[in-house]
Amino acid sequence: MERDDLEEGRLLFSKPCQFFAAANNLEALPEMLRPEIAFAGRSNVGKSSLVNTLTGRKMLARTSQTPGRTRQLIFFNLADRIDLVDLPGYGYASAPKTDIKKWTKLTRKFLSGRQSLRRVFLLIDSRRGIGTADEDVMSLLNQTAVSFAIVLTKSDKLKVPEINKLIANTEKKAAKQVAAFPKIWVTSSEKVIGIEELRAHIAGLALKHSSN
Ligand SMILES: Nc1nc2c(ncn2[C@@H]2O[C@H](COP(=O)(O)OP(=O)(O)OP(=O)(O)O)[C@@H](O)[C@H]2O)c(=O)[nH]1
Ligand SMILES: [Mg+2]
Repeated sequence: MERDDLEEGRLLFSKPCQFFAAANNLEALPEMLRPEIAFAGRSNVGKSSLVNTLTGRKMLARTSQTPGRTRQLIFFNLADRIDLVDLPGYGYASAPKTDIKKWTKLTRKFLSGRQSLRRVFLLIDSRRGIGTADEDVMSLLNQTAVSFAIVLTKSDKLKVPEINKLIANTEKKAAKQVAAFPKIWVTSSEKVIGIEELRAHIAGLALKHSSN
């Protein structure tokens, strides 16, 4: 990654980032004002933590020890350039069934029918790898031609050889997905690993689609 790109990322994420909308039904979704990127993945995979670490604001997105904490689609405006969307997680078994269905339905609708959505970051827990629920989401994104990138989270929990094996495995699986971005991002919100690179990548997305 170029130094200029890293600098762009650092600059973008040093600017104000503000919460501006929360939606738990389609009608409550905000207007499509700016390009958007969304953070998707299983409950507890670390979506809200990643949003916090990227923006350097510990309490921006709520995180929890309890899976199923983020119950709405949460929108943050980053520097009037790009919106970050923290999604509710999927695959959390002990949440009330109707709740799960509702979140999943809304999240799926959002993921498949949002024109301003430029990229989905699909978060995968380094300790678990890609599971069947993740594969379902990938199929949905393939079908609707929403470009997505795989982000491995909690990499601090693995040793280097284990991570390398996981990357190789994940790359192999991603190669079969037509809408998948080829690069796999390896991150840890806790140890701040891979965050600068991800910021740079997001800055590139904001730049590409900005009108000025
Ligand atoms: N070790 C480690 N733990 C992490 C990391 N990122 C998140 N966690 C922990 O994982 C748990 C869940 O994190 P969240 O960010 O709330 O996960 P989420 O994907 O937003 O969860 P839902 O909103 O329930 O879908 C919390 O206890 C975090 O502290 C990481 O990089 N390393
Ligand atoms: Mg969350």
